[in-house]
Amino acid sequence: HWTPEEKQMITSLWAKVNVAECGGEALARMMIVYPWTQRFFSTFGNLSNPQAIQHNPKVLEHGKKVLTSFGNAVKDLDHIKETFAHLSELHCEKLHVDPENFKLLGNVLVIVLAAHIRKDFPPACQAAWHKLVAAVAHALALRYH
Ligand code: ZNH
Repeated sequence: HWTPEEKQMITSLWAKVNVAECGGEALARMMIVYPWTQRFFSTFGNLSNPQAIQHNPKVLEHGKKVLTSFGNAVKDLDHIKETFAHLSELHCEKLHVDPENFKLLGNVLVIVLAAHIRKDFPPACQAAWHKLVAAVAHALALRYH
């Protein structure tokens, strides 16, 4: 369900992304803007204020891990469901993460990318990325249905 233009815009933007930086920032921002998401990360130490969250090494490390994993969607845009089948099972059956949170993180991610990449992220490319984060959130939620 991708046009060739969408695929091209998604992959060319991905090539400009600093995965460690944007991944850490996106996860931290999610926890700050939607504080109830912090409850899944009770083992990550000090999350008591935005400053602590943004500098928490476990948050940053995990954000990098999540965005690296997200990158697997970019590498194989036609098989996103298959790519995340195992992670959907993990988040549903073991981690018990409410799937609504995947949408929250996806939206925060697009904002973080826009803030970092600025002029190389025109509206058509943002639209393609919104479609991508929605597709990933859907794939991660499949096991819940
Ligand atoms: Zn998640 C984990 C991915 C979202 C929560 N994750 C994880 C991992 C990965 C991921 C890869 C690792 C696994 C293993 O180890 O095996 N995620 C992901 C993605 C996404 C996500 C791709 C989207 C995009 N998550 C999410 C959210 C949340 C979460 C939204 C909440 C809110 N995760 C989680 C947790 C965990 C994970 C809690 C576990 C951690 C630890 O380590 O403890």
